[in-house]
Amino acid sequence: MKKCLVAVVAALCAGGASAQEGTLNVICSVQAEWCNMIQTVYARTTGVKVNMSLKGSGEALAQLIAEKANPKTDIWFGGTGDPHLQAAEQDLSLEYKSPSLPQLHGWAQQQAAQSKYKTVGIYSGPLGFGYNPELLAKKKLAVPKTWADLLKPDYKNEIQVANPASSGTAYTMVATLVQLMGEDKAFDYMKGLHKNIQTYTRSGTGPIKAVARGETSLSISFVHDGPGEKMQGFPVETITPTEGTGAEIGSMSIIKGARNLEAAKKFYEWALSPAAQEMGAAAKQFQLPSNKSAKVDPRVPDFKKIKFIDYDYAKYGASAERRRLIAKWEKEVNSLPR
Ligand code: S7P
Repeated sequence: MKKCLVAVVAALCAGGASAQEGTLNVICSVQAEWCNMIQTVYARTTGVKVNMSLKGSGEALAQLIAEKANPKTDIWFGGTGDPHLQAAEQDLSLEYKSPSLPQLHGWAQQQAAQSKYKTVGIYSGPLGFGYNPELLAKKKLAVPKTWADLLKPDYKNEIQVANPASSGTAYTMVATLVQLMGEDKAFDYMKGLHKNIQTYTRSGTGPIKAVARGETSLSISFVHDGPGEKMQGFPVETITPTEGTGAEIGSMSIIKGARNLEAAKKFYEWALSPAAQEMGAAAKQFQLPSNKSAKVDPRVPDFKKIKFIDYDYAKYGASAERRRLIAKWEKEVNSLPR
């Protein structure tokens, strides 16, 4: 981490970061190592004091709703795209059309356009399964290759996934299944899956960490969260289901009523630059960066090898649809005995 930090600070300084001062209040919804790196590097290269609060996407949205009358946050960095779209719809975020937009991949620009420029894509990552090969071998269980495989009775109590009411990752799973199977079949599927669930965690990154640490054999997770655990020496692998899967568009939004608006805009521009986006991999996080010129680490999942559904981000990012699907999941799935 120290070595990476020195390299990243040097690269950013060489890029001509100008001296500026002030304070910036950031909610950061990627994992701690990346958030901490951003906080340190941005403060060192600009002189801005960065107050950083780490929250998963679902929790971040809840905080912004609670703060609406008196916002304490200037910018929300990272987290699944759906809650950013809901923040836009609920007038919690500010319209800002970055001059850097043409440098971004189409999916990131589309995220901006469909929110009327109140959010923007900063990375993307596919949903799939995490597994602990040692634990599976010990229990003589096969690696699941399909969504259908996860329903096998062999996997009873072996799977962790987050709760969609608190986690953007788990909501991405619900929306993916609904789009892949149709709503009725997807809910039947989730009722079947429920029988095999060991725990519904609060945060979306919890399940793959539990897999890595041998607390459970399988997780439904973003597959870009696997290599970072593996680099720490844990036995964890990932796979994407052959029927098809969804992907998140990790996003960034400036908060309406931000007390440090100019500082927020400068940070936003910095966060869209290739050098800043390459910090994700330096912090052992392997989402695909949205800036087309950012270097792509070889551990980033190869999107060309994954079968994706045509995810309707506008429909499933709408507050009413999210509320409806989560309420239905609570009533029809989570209330069932296991
Ligand atoms: O690696 C971080 C990541 O998987 O976590 C983000 C997000 O905070 C997950 O939030 P939930 O706890 O609400 O699921 C993802 O955007 C990101 O890729």
